[in-house]
Amino acid sequence: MVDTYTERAAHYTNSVVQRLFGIIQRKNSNLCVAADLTRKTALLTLVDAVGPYICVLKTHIDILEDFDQEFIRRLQELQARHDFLIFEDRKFADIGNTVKLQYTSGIYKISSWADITNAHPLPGDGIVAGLKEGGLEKGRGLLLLAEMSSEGSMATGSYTESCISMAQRNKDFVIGFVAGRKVSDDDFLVFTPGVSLDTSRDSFGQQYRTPQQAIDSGSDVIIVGRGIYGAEDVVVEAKRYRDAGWAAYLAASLE
Ligand code: S5P
Repeated sequence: MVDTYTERAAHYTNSVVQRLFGIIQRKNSNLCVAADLTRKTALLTLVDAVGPYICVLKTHIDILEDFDQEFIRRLQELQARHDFLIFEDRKFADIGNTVKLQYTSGIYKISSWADITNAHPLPGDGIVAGLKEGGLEKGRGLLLLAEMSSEGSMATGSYTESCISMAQRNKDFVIGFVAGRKVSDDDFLVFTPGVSLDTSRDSFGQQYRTPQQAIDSGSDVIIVGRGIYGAEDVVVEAKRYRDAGWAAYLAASLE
């Protein structure tokens, strides 16, 4: 039997995690949509359609061809209307000073609107220190990439173990991992990409498992991209993935 989201919430102090567990319970959803679209109108239309069924919206802000600050304002309106967290999948990977600037400055000013972002542990603890300076006071949270879903990923074995240690040393800001399974016994969240109900891989080595397989492996939030935004009816698919993820969670919490 796995702990329920409500039981888990009691173990965390980070405000982002508290907000996330609240949303998951209110919406009966552990679904994060990866909205990998390149035009802001299409992206906002998608978010408005799937918003009721998701707990987290994941963005790749640097793939937008027509980004402007107005886009952020409209995204925040949709966030208020539909009640979800925003996760900018920036995958920071540089020294602390540089990532702090990339996080807080430039065109995107990620730390001003993204509740969650993520980083590779590759550079060492300085990357967390730099991002923490940009995000902790704003109430943000960080996920570390402990594993990757792509074939041939080098984030395995001792690399993954070092990533877990890094998270343990930075529990005030690191809220969990991007990983395919529960990689640590500690109270860290696990966000799992590479989830599809219909496909097992793409032509670039992406590897998919079902929502049930991800949840049974210890995932807390399933990330679905093309399975939803690539569908003819995104609402039908968002509901289908929301229901599959929630049914798998309910079954796991009763086992
Ligand atoms: O290991 C990873 C980590 C991430 S965050 N593998 C991934 O696929 N991702 C992201 O999840 C990726 O950048 C994309 O936005 C999403 C998966 O999209 P899909 O279309 O393959 O479901």
